[in-house]
Amino acid sequence: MLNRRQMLTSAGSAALGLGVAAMSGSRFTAFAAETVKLPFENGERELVRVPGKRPLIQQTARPPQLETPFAVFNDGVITPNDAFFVRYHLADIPLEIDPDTFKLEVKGKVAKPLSLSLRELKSMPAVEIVAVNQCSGNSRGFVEPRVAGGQLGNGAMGNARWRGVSLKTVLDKAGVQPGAVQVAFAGLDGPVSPDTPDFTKALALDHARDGEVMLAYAMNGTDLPWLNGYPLRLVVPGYYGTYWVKHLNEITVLDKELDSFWMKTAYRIPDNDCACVEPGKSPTATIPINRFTVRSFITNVLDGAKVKAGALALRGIAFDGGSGIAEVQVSGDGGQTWVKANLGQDLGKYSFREWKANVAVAAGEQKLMVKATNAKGQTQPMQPLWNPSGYLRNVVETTRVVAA
Ligand SMILES: Nc1nc2c(c(=O)[nH]1)N[C@H]1C(S)=C(S)[C@@H](COP(=O)(O)O)O[C@H]1N2
Ligand SMILES: [Mo]
Repeated sequence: MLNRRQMLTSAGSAALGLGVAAMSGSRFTAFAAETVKLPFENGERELVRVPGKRPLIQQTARPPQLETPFAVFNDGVITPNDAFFVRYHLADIPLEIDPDTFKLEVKGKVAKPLSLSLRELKSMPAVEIVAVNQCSGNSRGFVEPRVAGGQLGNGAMGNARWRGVSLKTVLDKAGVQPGAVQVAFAGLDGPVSPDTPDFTKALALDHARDGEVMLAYAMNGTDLPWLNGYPLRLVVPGYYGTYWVKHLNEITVLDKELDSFWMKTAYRIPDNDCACVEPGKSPTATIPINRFTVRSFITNVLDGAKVKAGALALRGIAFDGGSGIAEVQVSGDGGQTWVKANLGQDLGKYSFREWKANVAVAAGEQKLMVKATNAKGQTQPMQPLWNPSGYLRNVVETTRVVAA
């Protein structure tokens, strides 16, 4: 009989692309490399090394929650697999998956329930899309007044080229029956305690069948990294990461809305135009979180940097929930004057969009700012909007520099 470690070596190493030395027994071991400080109070975090990843910022060890160091976003518009952030809710994450016996079940209100192997999925017509995955709680550590939840910097996001099968293709094969309203998704991870609700999410049937929602088996040209959902995950372009169910093995077509904690209680935003409330107040009505707000970041100059006064070359990224970035403007004087940035290569409306601009920076303490507008005319607020969960943060970012 194989012991657990051997199971990991035989099944896991294929996906991890390297040894399993750091995986021991049922424990997922992280080695601390050094400490970093995210720029808010209590922002000290360990940089840790886990299998398949370069050193990442640890938010929690169990379940693994790892944030991408922000400097990575200046290296390129695609986030490398080994730098891509990791977020789990439940500590019982799968540590052994046999790609030869793995099955995706498709059931519920369908004419023909399916049980699909990876080989069958890979033999269906493939689709590719470049899309940002961003956690709803990205940047929560900056929210003031502060709110409960993971105190993340800006690194709980990443942009990758996903390859897989359109969810529509699979649903059509199963034959969705009349009366269906939602499609629910569950993965191989589970709670450690029976009192913790399993992680299940749902999309409206029309959204699930839009042809863009994807069952991805590859990311940036290789198998999905283990911690990003090997061997199969849902990709919901433009939508917050909470819907991007990892280790996806169960799709259920429903004739009523999914009544799960993760849809009905968690991951909800105020049901009003700004999805915001007065700090400290509770919203009167809420809806499930959905599309990303518009965001943009300077990536080549970090907060607190010393720069040369005069012309300063800035570059960065911008993205939104799927209408595409139409314009990026930058300011070298705290928002008094703005110049238009040049947009880089267009990898699709769900991707990070690179931008470059030169701003004039006078000597002294200055505030650099960047503001994006999408194709629908939606932009970023100059003052942060607040909601009790610290979601949707998209205030115009400020990078303080000293120019001399
Ligand atoms: N099975 C499973 N899928 C999941 C989660 C989870 O806890 N379990 N978390 C979701 C959340 S909230 C986010 S932000 C994304 C993060 O994706 P990543 O870990 O690949 O970066 O996974 C989503 N999919
Ligand atoms: Mo998330």
